[in-house]
Amino acid sequence: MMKITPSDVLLVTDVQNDFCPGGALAVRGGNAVIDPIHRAAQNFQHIILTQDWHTPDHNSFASVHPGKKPFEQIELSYGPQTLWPDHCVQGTLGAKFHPELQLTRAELILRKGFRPAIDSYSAFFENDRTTATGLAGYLRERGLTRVFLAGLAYDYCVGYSALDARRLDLPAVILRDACRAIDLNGSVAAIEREFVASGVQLMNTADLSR
Ligand code: VGL
Ligand code: ZN
Repeated sequence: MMKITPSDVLLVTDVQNDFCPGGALAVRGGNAVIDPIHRAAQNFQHIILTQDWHTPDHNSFASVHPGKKPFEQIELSYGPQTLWPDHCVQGTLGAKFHPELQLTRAELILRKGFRPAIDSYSAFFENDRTTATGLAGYLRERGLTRVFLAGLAYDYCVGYSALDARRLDLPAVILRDACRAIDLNGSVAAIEREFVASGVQLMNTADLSR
């Protein structure tokens, strides 16, 4: 069992319509994270939601790169970038949180990916690995020192956020049963090797207690 304390935070990542079945970038079983997230949330005093929040012409969309298709990779100024179907466009239904997600106690909604030229998987740093979202400063000022992660997708936004938490020297624990993966070209195996190398822990929601 792992006891949750007042300096722990649950970071609920991108549980939005577009990442759930029927959405533009649907993750298989995406909506199945909701029940475990609700169970996990009962243990936490502090909850933060992240919301993927792209402009209509976002650079991560295959549709803005002539001749390119979703899930292809290209080189941008900051390095390799996977291209996605248009998803989580600001103000659209697809960008809204899944209607069954009920976390009214959440203290912050952190939007990311709103710069047209830069994608942001991580809740801490955008994909150029230098532009900060402000979350590190927020956690520091609030004395939140250990990060538990859940949501979508395990091998992208959840995983990148966990790795960045470790880079900031914060303990990071992914609640594996409260995540679902995209699993594109071995992305799960690749990021799990990084989890081991950087000390990201995996746990299940049933392992938590108050
Ligand atoms: C995500 C791909 C593109 C995610 C967001 O939430 O994991 N993946 N945008
Ligand atoms: Zn996105």
